Amino acid sequence: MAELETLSDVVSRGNRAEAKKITQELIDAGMAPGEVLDRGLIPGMKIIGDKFKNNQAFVPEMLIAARAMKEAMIVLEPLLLGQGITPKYTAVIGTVQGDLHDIGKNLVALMWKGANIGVVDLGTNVTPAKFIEAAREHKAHIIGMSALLTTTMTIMQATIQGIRQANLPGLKVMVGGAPVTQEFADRIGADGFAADAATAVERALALIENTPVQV
Ligand code: B1M
Repeated sequence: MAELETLSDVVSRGNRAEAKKITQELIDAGMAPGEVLDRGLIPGMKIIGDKFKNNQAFVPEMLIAARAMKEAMIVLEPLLLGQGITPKYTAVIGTVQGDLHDIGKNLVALMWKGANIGVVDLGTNVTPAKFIEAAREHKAHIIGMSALLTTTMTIMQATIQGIRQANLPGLKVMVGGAPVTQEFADRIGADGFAADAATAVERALALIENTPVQV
């Protein structure tokens, strides 16, 4: 659809006003919020990422594209969220230490909230100790870690080792982010992996519901 391509284009160029306007127009025209996200906004971030890789764009351009995506998410967020029922489970989520990318992590947090999972979002650059402390404090059922850099993926392993030593029985760990794979997740001892935010909901619920947490 032409409008979705236009949306990807304006996001990649960092045009916040147009990104928000077209998102609203697509919703008003009856398009599902998930479709606007998956086929309009996320491809826009891929365009700017590919340009960066080819030295056709630089960090400031990536930053303004990210702001345009966030602006458009103002329209989608309430539509993707649930109807305010008390959450049955609690998740702690964050982007790992050394990593400042938060768009994918925010999407996973949003989809989890939409699936009635209470989310404690620790933000970006989260140390292993902070993940563990928050999981204990909030009696979390699951920790979600996001990493976008090949250099920060390795922090996930250190965090998992810390979690396993912290005696938090039943606590599940899910990892994700563009460079993360199922094979990597298995290698570092994560309980689950999801390639996208929608799958992260299914996987998290399956993990949590199969093993009740003991706190
Ligand atoms: Co950066 N960056 N960046 N960047 N950036 C990438 C990741 C990069 C691939 C670009 C490229 O080279 N093509 C590259 C990494 C290369 C590598 O490691 N191999 C890169 C680089 C190099 C860098 C810097 C080092 C650049 C520099 O300074 N020289 C620097 C690092 C800063 C740091 O973190 N310490 C940097 C900085 C930035 C900005 C700050 C400018 C900005 C981030 C703004 C922000 O997030 N607030 C930025 C951006 C925007 C990108 C790209 C263009 C877009 C990322 C994004 O938001 N994607 C990115 C290129 C790309 O990805 N194609 C790039 C959209 C988002 C919806 O997808 O995050 O993958 P994603 O999330 C998906 C799934 O992965 C999954 O679900 C989400 C939705 O489907 N998922 C999970 C994510 N987390 C999950 C957790 C789960 C489950 C699923 O369970 C818990």
